Amino acid sequence: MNWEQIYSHAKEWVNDAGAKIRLSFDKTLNIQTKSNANDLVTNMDKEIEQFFISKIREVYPDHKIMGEEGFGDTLGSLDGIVWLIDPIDGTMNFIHQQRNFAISLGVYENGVGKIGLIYDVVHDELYHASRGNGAYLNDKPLVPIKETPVKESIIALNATWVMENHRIDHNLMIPLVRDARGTRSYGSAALEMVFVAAGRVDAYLSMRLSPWDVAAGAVIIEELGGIVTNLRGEHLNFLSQDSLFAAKPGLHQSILKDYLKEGKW
Ligand code: 2AM
Ligand code: CA
Repeated sequence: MNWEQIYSHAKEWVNDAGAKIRLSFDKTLNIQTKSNANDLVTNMDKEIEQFFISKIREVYPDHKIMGEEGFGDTLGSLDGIVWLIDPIDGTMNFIHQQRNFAISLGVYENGVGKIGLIYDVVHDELYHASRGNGAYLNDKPLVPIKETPVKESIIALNATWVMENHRIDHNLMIPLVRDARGTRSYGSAALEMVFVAAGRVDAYLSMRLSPWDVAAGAVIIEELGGIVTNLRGEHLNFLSQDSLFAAKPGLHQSILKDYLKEGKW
């Protein structure tokens, strides 16, 4: 398999897709809801996913595709080469802010992440990695992730997990929020993961994400020595929804041991 060629195509298509999204800012968006009133999708989410699918099908007809908007394949396994695509991660931000969203593209082989690209379209910043070949922000290499204690860490998490919710006992999150130096919430899992990769935040926690939200970020973070699991500390399967806990090495172990151990995740 020519991974260099796949990497190069992925970068080219992500750049082209970003250009299409930038052009869309001057046009009227068609906004619809999905599972609930706050679960939004636009014509651009669908168009960009279809753009990737048409390119992949043309050049790599034997590859499989898992895309958020459902234009790809229905997969029961990650056998073979699978592209995991979130055409716009942070759709609510895309609609309300025209920033703080990203394109997320992961390429996996038999369930192992080989290539990850996360494109911050508005800032023209492409975070990318291919397994074993380093991670980059545009052309600049990202440095390996350093360790940080909880009391000096900035933790990305959504405020909804610290108020009463039906997924976890929110009281379990309070000590972590109290002990950390600070918390942040950006509204795009892909961006929050590359912020861990770039050392801008030290950990990112979410109670429920889909494979396309995290597939690319996991490749980039792991390439830099960071740890990506669910909140129970288990490997992700990239086939079903799960919680997410991405963090610096050391910090990942101490948060799991000291804060998450009693959790019902
Ligand atoms: P999206 O914009 O592609 O839907 C917001 O905190 C983050 O969680 C975004 O990355 C968003 O991705 C994701 N997200 C929002 N609702 C979700 C849901 N119901 N299931 C999984 N991920 C979701
Ligand atoms: Ca999306």
